[in-house]
Amino acid sequence: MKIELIRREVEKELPRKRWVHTMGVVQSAMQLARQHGADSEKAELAALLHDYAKYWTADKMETMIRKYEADQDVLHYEIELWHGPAAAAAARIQFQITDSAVLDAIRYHTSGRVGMSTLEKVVCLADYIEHNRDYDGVEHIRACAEQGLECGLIAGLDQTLTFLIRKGKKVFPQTILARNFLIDEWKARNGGSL
Ligand code: DGI
Ligand code: FE
Ligand code: FE
Repeated sequence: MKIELIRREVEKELPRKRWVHTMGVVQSAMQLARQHGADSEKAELAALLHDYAKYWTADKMETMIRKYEADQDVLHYEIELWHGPAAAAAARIQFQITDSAVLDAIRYHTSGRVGMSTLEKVVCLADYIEHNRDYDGVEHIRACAEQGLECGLIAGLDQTLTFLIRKGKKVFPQTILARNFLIDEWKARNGGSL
C-alpha cells in the first residue's frame, strides 16, 4: 500500500493529539536514521504506524496478537505494552507491509529488546524525544540522545523503569534485557565507560 494512503488511514484512526505526536516521531525518526545510518524510508513507515493500535480496546489488541503475533508473552504484562505488537499485526495484515525490519521497529517500539537493530533504536528513541513531547525529564533524555542512540535510550528506559517500579507495576523482562544490551553496546562503542 502506498505511504500516502497509509498516512490517511493512520490520521483517521488517531485522535488529533496522537496524530501530532506521530508526525513528530516520523520527523525525529527520519532525522535520527540519517544521523545513525539507518534507512530513513523504513524509519518513516515504522514511525507512522508505531501507535496505530494505541486506542484499540483490550479485546481487539489481544485478538490481533493471538491471531497474528508469534510471541504472545506481552499479554502477561501491562496493557500499555500491547499496542506495539498489535500495530505490527495491523501493518502486516491491513497494510501489507512485509519488511520484517519495519515490523520489528513497530513491534518493539515500547518494550525494546535484546539485540535491537539501529532502526528499532531510532524509532524507540524518536518516540521519547520528538519535539511535541513534554514530560518531566524529557530534556535530560534529549541531552543523552545527543551522545548517541544507546545513551538516549538508556536514559529513556531508566525513566520508564523507575516510573513502573515507583507505581508498583510489573516490568516486562525484555525491557530489562534491552537496557542491559544497550549498556554493553554503549561500552563497546566508547571503550568501557558510560
Ligand atoms: O505509546 P506512547 O505513549 O507514545 O509511548 P510508548 O509506546 O513508549 O509507551 C507506553 C507506556 O508503556 C510507557 O509510558 C510505559 C508503559 N509500560 C508499561 N510496562 C512497560 C512499559 N514500558 C516498557 N518499556 N516496559 C514495560 O514493561
Ligand atoms: Fe507507543
Ligand atoms: Fe508513540
